[in-house]
Amino acid sequence: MLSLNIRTDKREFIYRQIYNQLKREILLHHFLPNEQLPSKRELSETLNVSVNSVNSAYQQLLAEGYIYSKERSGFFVEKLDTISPSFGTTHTLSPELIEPAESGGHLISFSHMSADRSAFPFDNWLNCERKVLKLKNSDLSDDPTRFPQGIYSVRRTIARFLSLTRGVNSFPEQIVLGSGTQVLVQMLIQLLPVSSTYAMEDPGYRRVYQLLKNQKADIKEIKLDKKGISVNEIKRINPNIVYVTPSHQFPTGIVMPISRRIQLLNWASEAENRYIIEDDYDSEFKYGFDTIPSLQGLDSFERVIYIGTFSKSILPGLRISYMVLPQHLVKKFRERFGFFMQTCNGLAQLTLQNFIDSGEYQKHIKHMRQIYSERRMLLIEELEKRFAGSITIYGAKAGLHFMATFETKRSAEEIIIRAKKDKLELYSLNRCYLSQDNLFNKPAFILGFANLPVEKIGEAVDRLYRAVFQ
Ligand code: 76U
Repeated sequence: MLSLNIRTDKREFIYRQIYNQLKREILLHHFLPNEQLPSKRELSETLNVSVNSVNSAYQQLLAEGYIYSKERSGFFVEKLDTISPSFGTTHTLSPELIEPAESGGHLISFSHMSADRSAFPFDNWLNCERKVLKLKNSDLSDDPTRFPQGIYSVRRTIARFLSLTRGVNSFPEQIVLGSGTQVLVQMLIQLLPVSSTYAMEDPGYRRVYQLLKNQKADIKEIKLDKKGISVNEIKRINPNIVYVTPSHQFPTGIVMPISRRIQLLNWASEAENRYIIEDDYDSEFKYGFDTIPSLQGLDSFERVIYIGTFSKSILPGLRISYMVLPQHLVKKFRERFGFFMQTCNGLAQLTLQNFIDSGEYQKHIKHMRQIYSERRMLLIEELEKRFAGSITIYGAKAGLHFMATFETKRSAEEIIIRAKKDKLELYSLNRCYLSQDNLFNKPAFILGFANLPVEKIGEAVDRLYRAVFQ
């Protein structure tokens, strides 16, 4: 007689208990293949439960294929292969997969990877979102396969504001939205000539470098000089695609002057298969000088792919970035990625559109420019005072970080370990070197100030000093 342990005091439904126990018995091969199960009535009497409960359990087992039924004969156990021997053991996570708990212990941060959320106008953002929801915009419910490049009206807004603020020439048709620069680059490389040779600034944006490496792209590292990526080096190494951050070189902070921009564009126009990928990740933030128009705006040969993001100007967690493709690459995109569904959340796209169209975005940028500019100035003042002659600061008055080197015998790694102990989050330039022949023979750091409130600057600099010298 089949004996199951059914408890009426348990929160689990009776039928679930029957189902679970029978399933386990079947998987453990405690039944013979094709063995007949007790009839519903029989089992209900044995277990002292309703026929309905037994019926529901049998129906579920039937639906999942553990048992089969024969008309007027009853229910039989399906013949199943033996499942792996670990069945029935508890489900444990392999120790090397356990993710470290969020430290949260960094009371002070020099991270360059965030934006200041304390000054973000969340209420205004929420109002924009509310407006979008109230209008029950049809783009939210429409078939998302209709817009692989992103919602059209959102792209129209972005095209308009890029033209105004960055001198980027584009039709909405040329814009592709994506949930991050890496997502966009991953698509882009499939549109560019196969067997291309890529070149990147060194030090530079490793996350894209690694991506290209993973894709087995042929990739070369190019040194920088005072004006940014060296065009002489480009000519010597002879890549056909160059990835640059001209507006605020990452991480050194060099702003590429117009002379170098023209050289770079001329280089690109000299052969059919040459392209420049312009990563304009934080160009909204220039302090004391106007933003230099983009390379894309100067390009009349359709050689520049412009990439931008709202990660620095709004919040990194928004995950909305975009690229502006030359028209011949839009055609390719549609052939290649017409099937691909947009990766940016539709509600976030429409909220962003509203945020820009209502003027809130420009207001926010203006406000943040003031905050960041002051913070940057105070931080540099404090660093120069504290470190006297033993610090060199690099980078234009721009962005949300600058670079600093220190005269010390300590290595960058050592300094970071000490900083961590002192609850100071700090990133060295080592994360940005692509090749081994380093530009700086001293420890160099990326000092981000987006998450460093003015009142904590003094303490941050003290902790940094201790990590470097004491
Ligand atoms: C982004 C550069 C050079 C783009 C960046 C960043 O995906 O659009 C830096 C590090 O938010 P996304 O990427 C923006 N181009 O530096 C932003 N920086 C990264 C995220 F904070 C990390 O790993 O050192």
